[in-house]
Amino acid sequence: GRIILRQAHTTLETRVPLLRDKAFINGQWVAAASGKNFDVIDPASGRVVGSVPDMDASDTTAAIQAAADAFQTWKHTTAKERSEYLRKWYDVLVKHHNDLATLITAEAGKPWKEAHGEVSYGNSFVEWFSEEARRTHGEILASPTRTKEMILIKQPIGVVALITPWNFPIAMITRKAGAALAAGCTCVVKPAEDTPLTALALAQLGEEAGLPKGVFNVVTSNRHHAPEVGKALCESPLVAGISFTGSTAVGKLLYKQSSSGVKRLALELGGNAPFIVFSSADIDKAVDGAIASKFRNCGQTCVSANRFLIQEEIFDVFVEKICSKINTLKMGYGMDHSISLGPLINTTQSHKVNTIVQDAIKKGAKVHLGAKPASSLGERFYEPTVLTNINESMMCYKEEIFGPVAVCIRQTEEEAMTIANNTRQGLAGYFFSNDIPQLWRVAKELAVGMVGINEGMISTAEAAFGGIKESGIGREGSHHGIDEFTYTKYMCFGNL
Ligand code: TXE
Repeated sequence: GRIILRQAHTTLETRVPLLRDKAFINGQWVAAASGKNFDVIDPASGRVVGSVPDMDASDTTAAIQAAADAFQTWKHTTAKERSEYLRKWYDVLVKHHNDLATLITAEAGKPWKEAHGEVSYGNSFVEWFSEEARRTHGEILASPTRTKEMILIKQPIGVVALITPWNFPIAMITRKAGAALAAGCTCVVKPAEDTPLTALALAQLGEEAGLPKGVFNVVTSNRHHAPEVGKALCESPLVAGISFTGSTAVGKLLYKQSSSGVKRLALELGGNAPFIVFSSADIDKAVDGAIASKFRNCGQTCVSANRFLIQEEIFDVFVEKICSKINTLKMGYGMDHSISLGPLINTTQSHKVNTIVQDAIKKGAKVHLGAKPASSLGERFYEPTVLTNINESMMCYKEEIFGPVAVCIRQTEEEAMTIANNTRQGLAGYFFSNDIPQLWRVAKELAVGMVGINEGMISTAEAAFGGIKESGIGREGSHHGIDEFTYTKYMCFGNL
């Protein structure tokens, strides 16, 4: 590491490791063709952590070409060889666990404990896909005639573009790249402008692990260049597929841009998760699940509970308990190990959260906690907030909040399902209940891709992650994650 990160208001000094100031294309560390760089900011202190190339369409084209060239060799590697490459990458990532966690805290503001959790979670995809690589195979069909034999084989689709967000700087990349490389694809990663340093660290550790040149390329670009980089990736005839995690608006744009080439597309977009607590539930467990789901990463996760639907008999006690639990959470700078709430990623996000909260208050919401920026800590911090008296006209009812705001709605059992499914998103849903027939009924009825039943934390490499409706298409993790990057080829052998 080369710089010392000093966080204002604290005496903590942290050396930021694995810092790179170049992008990674074709196994080379390169500057932008324009020569321009942009700064990466620690959202807690507002200080500059590092500086990376501000690349545009011409650099992107070079990265696509490198990935296309590398594909000619990578596609011929055996599944076992790819598995071994991924395993080596995993081993190097594990060796640098602390460095990666520190880097995440530095550029994303994530509390230390959570940053460590993310490194384990992010690395687990590389390990998982190194194992699954060897279990990706086709089928021999039962032939209807004696003169023909028929088989299905799985082949890699080619070069894939991976466009990722800032809320999980490692995991959103490894969940895609692990699957893509296991399938035999090569990739061009466009990380979020807020967290490019972690992406470059992944490339550096991949290089150390001996990944062949051109299979994993990272193009960094600032916000104003993201549209042209995205367009170049979607429109290049050399790119076979796009996997994107981010906002619904950008997801829809990529869907359109890649349609003329009829590209393979996986979209993991925003959610509006209902979190239902029925009166039979264990309320303390439900409150713990609610805290984990809502306040992890300060509410900046796509599977975060967005609306708490609490059955009327237990509404007041739930609100009281969640408020007292929130009061035990400490907010501040991530390197302080006692912190569990960090800043929001940037001022755009902290303004968005405040706009949603103020809109609710104007339309009659009652404030139990927070509802204002935590300005004494810095402009990106927002106080954990609890609101009740919610109605359908409020932004917080319809939109993904992406902040530490618990919106609590009083409901009867009959109303719960209607309210839960009354949204254009359908990523995750949660409910707490001890009524056995209700468990199965509600789990089936929720119009979402993932359900947590008496559980607030559901993501794991073994499971298929993804949504329905405007929350996206495709699945990540599990063996389904690899299917996004392969096509099934049917071969018919005749004249036998
Ligand atoms: O997302 P963007 P933002 C939601 C969440 C959040 C909102 C806005 O509600 O408040 O989106 O966040 C790249 N072509 N989620 O503005 O813009 C961008 O550079 C190609 C949910 O950060 O979608 C970054 O790499 N790429 C979500 C990535 O898209 C473009 C996680 C995500 O940024 C582009 C993040 C373009 N035209 C936000 N414009 C989740 N599903 O977890 C931007 N990008």
